[in-house]
Amino acid sequence: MSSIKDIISHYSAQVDAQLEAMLPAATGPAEPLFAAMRYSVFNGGKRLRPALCFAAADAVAGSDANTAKVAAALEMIHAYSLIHDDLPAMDDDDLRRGKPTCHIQFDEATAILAGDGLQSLAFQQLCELSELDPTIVVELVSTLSRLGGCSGMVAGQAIDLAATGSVLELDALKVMHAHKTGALIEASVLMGALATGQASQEQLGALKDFARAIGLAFQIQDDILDVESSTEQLGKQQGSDATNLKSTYTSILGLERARSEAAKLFDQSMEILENFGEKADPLRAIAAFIVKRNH
Ligand code: GRG
Repeated sequence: MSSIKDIISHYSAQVDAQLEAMLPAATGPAEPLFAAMRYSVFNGGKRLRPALCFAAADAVAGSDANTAKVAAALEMIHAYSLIHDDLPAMDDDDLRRGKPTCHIQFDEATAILAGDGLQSLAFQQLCELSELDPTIVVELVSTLSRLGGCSGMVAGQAIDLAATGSVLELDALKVMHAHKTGALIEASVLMGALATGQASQEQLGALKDFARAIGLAFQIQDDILDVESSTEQLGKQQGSDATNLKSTYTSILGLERARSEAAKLFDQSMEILENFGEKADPLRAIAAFIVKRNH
């Protein structure tokens, strides 16, 4: 396992098998709901959060079948957030991953329900981790509710909606992204480590700092791509931040300073991982991918 492509496909194969097993078959009276949940989970996401979850587990003690279940829960929360983010009441987007968004492919009510269904299935999955010590299960549920909910990602979305149309200062932009994008990235890294049952407080502290650095770098790169890439490359509308009057790292700092800020955060994230040795190589490779990706 060496190139980032190999690392991500190795982890994706495991999380995809788990998602396939967990998601209800698209049959029966709730068929449109199940079809919409499957559509949104299996329509070409990069599986970055699952990869971070696996790589954090590998950096601590090694990933296993429980890691795949935790990673699947994280990807379901991510998929739900994208479905709801694309709705007319939020960003009103027609295109996601190069395909019609969930509410365009199905309808708005089904898309709302698909997001709801994915969110609760994620927590059900965690509660059913019967091979883990119950205190670890509670820690996993608590971490995902805190960082995925109204202290994390959901608050970030609310801050973003409230700020649309107004110009944000850099510090306010950082707070918004630390919640909206960074919190679930932090959850992915922490939950991978927690699920091993072997992470020390020192390791968890370092992994949290690592996740915060790459979470911000991820968002800066996202803003750069929104300016530099094509709609085809992105699989979503290019330039949508400017169209939606959103403050971004590139609108505040300009392209060059945004690039150097992402590079600085990457360097910081590498320093933080110094004590982990070569077991953290997949985590290092994913961090490098985050700041160099072109989609
Ligand atoms: C609606 C509760 C709620 C939250 C939405 C994550 C989010 C909050 C909105 C997504 C909007 C957006 C485009 C944010 C920028 C960063 C981001 C999360 C991009 C999508 O993540 P990728 O690139 O997606 O990992 P793929 O498609 O690869 O899974």
